[in-house]
Amino acid sequence: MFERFNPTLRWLVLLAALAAFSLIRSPQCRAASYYVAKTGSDGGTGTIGSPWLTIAYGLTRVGPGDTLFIRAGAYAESLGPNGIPSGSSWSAPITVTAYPGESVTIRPSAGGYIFKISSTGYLILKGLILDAANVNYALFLVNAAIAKVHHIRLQDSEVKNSLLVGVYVGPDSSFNEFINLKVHHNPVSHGFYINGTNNLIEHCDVHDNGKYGISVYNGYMDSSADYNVVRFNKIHDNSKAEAANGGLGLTSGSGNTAHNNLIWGNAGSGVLVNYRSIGSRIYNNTIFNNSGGVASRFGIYLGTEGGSSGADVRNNIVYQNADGNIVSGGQPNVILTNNLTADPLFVNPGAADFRLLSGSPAIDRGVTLLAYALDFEGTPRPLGAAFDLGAYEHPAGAPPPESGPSTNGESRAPQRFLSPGLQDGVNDNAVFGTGAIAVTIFDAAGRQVFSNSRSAGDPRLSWNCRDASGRLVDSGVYIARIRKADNGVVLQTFAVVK
Ligand SMILES: [Ca+2]
Repeated sequence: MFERFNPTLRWLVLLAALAAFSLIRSPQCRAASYYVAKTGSDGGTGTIGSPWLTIAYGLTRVGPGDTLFIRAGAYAESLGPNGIPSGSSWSAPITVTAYPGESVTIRPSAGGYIFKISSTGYLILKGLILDAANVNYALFLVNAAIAKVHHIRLQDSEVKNSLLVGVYVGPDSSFNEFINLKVHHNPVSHGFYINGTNNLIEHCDVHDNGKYGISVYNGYMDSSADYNVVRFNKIHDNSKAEAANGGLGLTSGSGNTAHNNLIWGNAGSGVLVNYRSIGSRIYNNTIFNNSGGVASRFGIYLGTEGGSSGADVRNNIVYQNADGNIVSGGQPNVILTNNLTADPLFVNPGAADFRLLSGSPAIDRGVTLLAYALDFEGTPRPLGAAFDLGAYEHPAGAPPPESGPSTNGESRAPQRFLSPGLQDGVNDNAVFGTGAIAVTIFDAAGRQVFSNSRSAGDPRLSWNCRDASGRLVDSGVYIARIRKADNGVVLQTFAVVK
């Protein structure tokens, strides 16, 4: 087809392609670093040798792809909503981070919040101590009238001492991520209060908050808090100020999911599923000794208020909760199987070690839930014959690792190190053995990045280090869960260097 174009048209097509390419590339290419320090000046240039003084000023000077490093110290600033910039995608976000190895505390002396963010997206806040001792909220995400707040990622940070809520996600604020946080000692209200949809809370330690550790609830009758995911968290010793709350509330939304969490020692209930909760999914959690307070101290409570229905509760350990382990108030259309309420033989529950001892009745008693196959520690399930119950998969019965080059009947790939960026034909792909019938790849944080399976007659399975959308993955460690023709499972670890 190209040869039929006249020369002028061909040049125009080429120029258009170049222009499109430069537009796509420009945000990533910028990727500048700027600095804020207590010794700085907002009249400076923002370099490491001439840092700015305030985070607020720094935020007005960065664009997509840029990183604003905050040097050590305590900053008495209340930030936003004006002057908080947006990135353009997760590939070109704006990153605000503590300088590596330095401790940065943001503690305003007054105001409503530490960060109030509206009409902003693709912003990463990282490595910060958000001390809200003098304000109502550490992080407050709420939509402006027209634009919406979305894709805010708070990670590797601490949130404490809020006068109301630690992390508040307003109605219709969506696709925000809260990763590896300590959210604690917010004494009056919730640690997290999630009013929006499609938000993620993972690898957080949520404890000693006044009401729920995590409350998924939208009180606005014209909208809901849907499809939020709460996974791999510790949620304990919450509901200090209002004993009828609990550890986790999944309420007023559809399809909210809690899986592979440890939930213990809260006053009130471990998990409360009620108040317009539709089809909540509760899988592979360990819910133990939620016994503080004076009443409503259930492991999991399935209520009927607001038309709640359809909770799906499987593969959980729910043990020694004061007023009952799994209690239904009559919620219709529930799925309630493969949960253990007898002694699961924890390693040391008094020290919050909820791994399983050999001989635990939780081992290999679960149903297969492939979409939720990583345990609390990131171990792909199943080890042994089947999924275990609770948040930890016990190594008993794990198949012995295969080693050496893959030959007929073996399943693993001979490659250990993958260097796809070079595209030199050497170690660009992991090529699995003829014994592999399905392969799922996880990153080190436990996120599934790739999955494929084959039927008889297909060539060998391989992985070209790309995710489901075809992008090369970042450098790092990846784990393959390989299913064999006999339905056994082996694991293999790859180091990817781009
Ligand atoms: Ca197992």
